[in-house]
Amino acid sequence: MRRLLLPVLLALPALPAVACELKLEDAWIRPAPPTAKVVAGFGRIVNPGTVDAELASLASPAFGRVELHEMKTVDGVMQMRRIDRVKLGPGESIELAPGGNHFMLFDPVAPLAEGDTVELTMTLACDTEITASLPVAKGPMAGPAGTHGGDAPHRHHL
Ligand SMILES: [Cu+2]
Repeated sequence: MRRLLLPVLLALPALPAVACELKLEDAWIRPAPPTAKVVAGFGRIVNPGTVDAELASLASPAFGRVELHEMKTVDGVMQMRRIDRVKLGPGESIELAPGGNHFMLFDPVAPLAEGDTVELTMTLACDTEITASLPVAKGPMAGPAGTHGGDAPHRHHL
């Protein structure tokens, strides 16, 4: 009987040594005219883990290129600049909202309409990929008490 215990114990700690993760909350993409070459997306990037997590790159099958931008006032003029990397400690988050930080999605593969859903993949420096579904909508999908609905980010393990 005792021999049965060992395999069970060994199977439990199956987590990878590096468990960095980020999640995307209340994310949405602003509707734009069908001819738009650039679209903006918003939401909140949160580090729910216990170790630092660094966002290394963004990609979406619906766009040619995705960047993270920040708004900065330079000589009294609002400008947007690309943020190359974002590092979040455990529990930290970065807010993306109109007028501030945002996802900049370039060269849509096809015109997007309100109600569409776009997949966005965040690749972390620790080689983890997190893919979230973003609705094309006029704002965050605000349900009662901010429900997460059915579009909670799901992870792909490499
Ligand atoms: Cu921008």
